[in-house]
Amino acid sequence: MRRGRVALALLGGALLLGGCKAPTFGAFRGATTQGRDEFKLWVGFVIAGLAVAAIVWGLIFWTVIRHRRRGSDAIPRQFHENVPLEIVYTALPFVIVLVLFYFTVITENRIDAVASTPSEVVHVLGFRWGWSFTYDSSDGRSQGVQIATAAQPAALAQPATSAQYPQLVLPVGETTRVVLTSADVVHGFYVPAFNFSRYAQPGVVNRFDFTPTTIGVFRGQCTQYCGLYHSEMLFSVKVVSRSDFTHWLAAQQASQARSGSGATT
Ligand SMILES: [Cu+2]
Repeated sequence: MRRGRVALALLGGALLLGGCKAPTFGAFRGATTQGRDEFKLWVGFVIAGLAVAAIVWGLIFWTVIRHRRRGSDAIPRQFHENVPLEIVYTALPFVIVLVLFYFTVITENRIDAVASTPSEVVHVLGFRWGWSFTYDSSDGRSQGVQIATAAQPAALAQPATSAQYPQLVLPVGETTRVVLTSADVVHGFYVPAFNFSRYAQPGVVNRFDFTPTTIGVFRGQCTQYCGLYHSEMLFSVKVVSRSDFTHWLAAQQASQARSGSGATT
């Protein structure tokens, strides 16, 4: 008992001292405010699951050891029911499910909430086999910037962050609205580091917000099998500072004004 408590205290202390080294249980910490909310929900679910597992495994091992056969063949005390125990093990899972459901609804509402005035608006179009990102012009006059890939991928099996694939550029600390749809079949718009995935469906427009918290380049991919080059439907998301973003957007606008159409990367 004592040794167990010491081990638990050591584990807790290690987690506290480790600070950001706390386990992620296989998920990303989330590079957006929405992704962080999702991560917190995930950790809550895993801890709840581990607590239930500890009780179940503890009771199994306790029963196996405490009531193991010891010499005599005497049949132990027999009983059929234990009403208080049955009420507890019926009510407790129900309460656990209610609590998990409550936090899921709260978190999903926060993730799905869209800002009334996002800083930027990007139209994301999934198509066989690529993505295009079209930025609304903020002043309402100039032409929106479009980033797209060729429909036939040139380079197979490159990393998602390779220049062969289109890149969605977002300003850090600001909310960008993504307006997502598909030109042909169902695709999945998935950014693992954001803990976020959503269908790109033909005829349906999905709107959601990203508020990136971390500067960096993150990989993205299609998660719905959509045909021959599904595995080539890669892209990356680059999160930059506001000034870098403004410069990038202006450069894109200038080069597209020169070529007279959307740039193809
Ligand atoms: Cu696809």
